[in-house]
Amino acid sequence: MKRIWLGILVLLLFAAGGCQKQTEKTDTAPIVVGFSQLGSESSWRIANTQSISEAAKAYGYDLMMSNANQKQEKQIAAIRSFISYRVDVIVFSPIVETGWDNVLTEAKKAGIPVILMDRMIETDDETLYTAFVGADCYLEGRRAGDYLLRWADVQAKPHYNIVELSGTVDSTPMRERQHGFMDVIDGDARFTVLESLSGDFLRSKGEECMKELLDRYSADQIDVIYSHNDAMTLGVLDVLQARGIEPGKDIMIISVDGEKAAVDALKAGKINCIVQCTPHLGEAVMELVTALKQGNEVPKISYPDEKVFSDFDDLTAPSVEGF
Ligand code: GZL
Repeated sequence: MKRIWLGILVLLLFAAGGCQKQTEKTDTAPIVVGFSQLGSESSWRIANTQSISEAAKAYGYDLMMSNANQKQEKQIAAIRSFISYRVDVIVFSPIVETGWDNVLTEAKKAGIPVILMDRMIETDDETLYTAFVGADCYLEGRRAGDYLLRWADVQAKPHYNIVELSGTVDSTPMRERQHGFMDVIDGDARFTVLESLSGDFLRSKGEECMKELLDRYSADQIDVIYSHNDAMTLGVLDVLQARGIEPGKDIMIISVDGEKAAVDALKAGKINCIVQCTPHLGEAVMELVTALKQGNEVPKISYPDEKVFSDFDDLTAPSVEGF
């Protein structure tokens, strides 16, 4: 019952556009986690939000969640609200890597630890965040490149043209998935990257990018599509199939995430490889929160285990499943 009243108080404080400074916390007060989620742009993000919410509930922590709808300024405002409310821990997924030093300096001065979840920040001051938990996107990019090399060796053609659909510009997954992929193919004369367009991790923009590319290149000029997330890839499939182009056969497709609709398309032969990126970070985040509140050391960087699913695998295996 007490928690319900605290929840109502939290909502009233937020509704009033601000938060009262809390008096000193009692040891029995529930831990309050301020969580700034960057948006709802993909199934990955929806699953990620659910994971954080469910884990907070399971741990008995009060979650103050704010959805920034893809706006960095809304994330910054939310973090400032968490500071004024004096939450115990701030968790956020930075939509882009830059522009966080000022607000995170305010959190540091307030003595509130910050956990980066899913995406990293670019800063000269590593003390502005206590821990990062999320994918190693550089490794994901390398895994996409490794699949391409293996596939190209089997095709045994002398040359391949690649187009890339990248995620949100200056976000960690966009930068690192591109970096890892390009490092693998760098120096291999068989590969030419014709173009890289940003689809912002959105299905609708993935469609737009594919239409734009097919305005510039004929289908037989494109051998490979490397798409930074399944949402954009599903948009690509819609466009290709509408034009009678067989995805996974006429054009090889590598995607990232592993949402159910994409894994189903993989099993149907429409996608050739999916580099898994798990959205299920809630448990790991709340483990870090618990350790911090107990005064324990925490690892600066934590990566989840992730897999690669491809047409080189037995796709009927139960382990090949989407989120
Ligand atoms: C990955 C995450 C990315 C997903 C996209 O770490 O930040 O953002 O790959 C999501 O689906 O939009």
